[in-house]
Amino acid sequence: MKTELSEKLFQRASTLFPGGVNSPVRAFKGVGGTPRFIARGRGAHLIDVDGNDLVDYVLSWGPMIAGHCHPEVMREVQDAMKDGASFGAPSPKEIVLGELVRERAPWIEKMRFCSSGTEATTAAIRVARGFTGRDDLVKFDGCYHGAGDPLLVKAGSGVETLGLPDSPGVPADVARHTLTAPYNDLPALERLFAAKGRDIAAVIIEPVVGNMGVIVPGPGYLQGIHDLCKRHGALFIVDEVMTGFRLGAGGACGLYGLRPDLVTFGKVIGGGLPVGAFGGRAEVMDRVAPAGPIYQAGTLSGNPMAMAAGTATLRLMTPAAYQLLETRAASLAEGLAAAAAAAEVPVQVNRVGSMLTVFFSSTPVFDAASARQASGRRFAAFFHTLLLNGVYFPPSQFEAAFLSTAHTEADLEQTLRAARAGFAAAAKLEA
Ligand code: KE4
Repeated sequence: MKTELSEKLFQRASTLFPGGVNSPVRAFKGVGGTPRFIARGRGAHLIDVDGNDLVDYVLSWGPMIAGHCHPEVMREVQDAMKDGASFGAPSPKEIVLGELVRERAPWIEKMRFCSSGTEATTAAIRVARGFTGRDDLVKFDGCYHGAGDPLLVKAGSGVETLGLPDSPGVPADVARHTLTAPYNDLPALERLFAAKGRDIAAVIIEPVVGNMGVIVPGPGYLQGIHDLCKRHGALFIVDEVMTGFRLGAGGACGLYGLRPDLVTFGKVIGGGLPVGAFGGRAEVMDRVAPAGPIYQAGTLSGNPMAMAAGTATLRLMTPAAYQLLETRAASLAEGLAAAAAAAEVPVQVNRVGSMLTVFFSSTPVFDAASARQASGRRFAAFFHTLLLNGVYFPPSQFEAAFLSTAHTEADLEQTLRAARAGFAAAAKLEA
């Protein structure tokens, strides 16, 4: 596989950007080697600058659920562009997307668009603190909610991949208000509330974790958190940046019957253009400026082109589309587990809907500690063997692989052929 141009571009990029990238997870630090520079995407495929054709399971870390360059998304964005990229004034397009969101997730009584998942989660936390008058926040070890100061405490995703315990630059005075508990451990959260309940403004969670790799909530766990929040006067924030509109029209809240106080969105809601959103109970959201005193703002919030991309993408996600994703992802997960068993490599394949992770672990993975037991060396060998065979998995054991409606049976067959070689390569390494 030729990689000369990617290597040259990475050298140039490294003179411009820290680590040669504009977001750490792209740097291949978790697997080694040179990140591929992408020339274009088409459907479920990426073509890199050296002309290598790759079946894409990163999908821009989730947004491209309908595949790259879907004709209907392209048409809507191009039409929007013809009317103007941004006005800094209300436009009908934000109402159209907002009504689509509320139609799919009626528990979002009011919302605010912004331009990233990080903006959405940091805003939701500020709203919860302003609404309750309390300062403490609870997050879960290994969950990632974006790169906002209050959230870079025991975070997952790139922070976990780089083995950064937290992040320098977050003032101790800020970090001390972020309390953490293990995921899937309700008694640990009960103890936290017993000790600090009066100070806790909110609990924020990835309902299905994607940023430790995929970790599935235990039965009743999420509802148990909401009940604890209600009992102690804290708000329940469900971070659906990754799961929203991916796990179904109603996301994880729809799947698990959750009715949180606030929800955050990103990724799919923008169809590949920069969109984040936070919303929920009107009583809470009406405290956001200019309706109320809690301030949040953004120059490009509700950007017409981004609204057009998000609207076109959500419209493509019909019940039949979600059923196709479920069928294809289930088939892929079963095939991966079978291929690993045939190679006598112990793995855990964790999947919910169209997001999955192959953990190189002989024991179940249900929280950050068990995820960290997985073999990064074996994952790296698996990742690079897939890449050499034209299959692009996320370059970290602590990330989720995603499917799109553009992934074909032929793509899955190619993926499983590559996976058989990948597990054979992993089998040669000590766990
Ligand atoms: P952004 O600010 O990257 O749009 O969203 C932050 C965020 C918030 N909440 C959840 C559950 C998320 O998964 C994310 C972002 N996810 C990572 C991938 N695991 C984005 C990729 C990156 O950091 O480049």
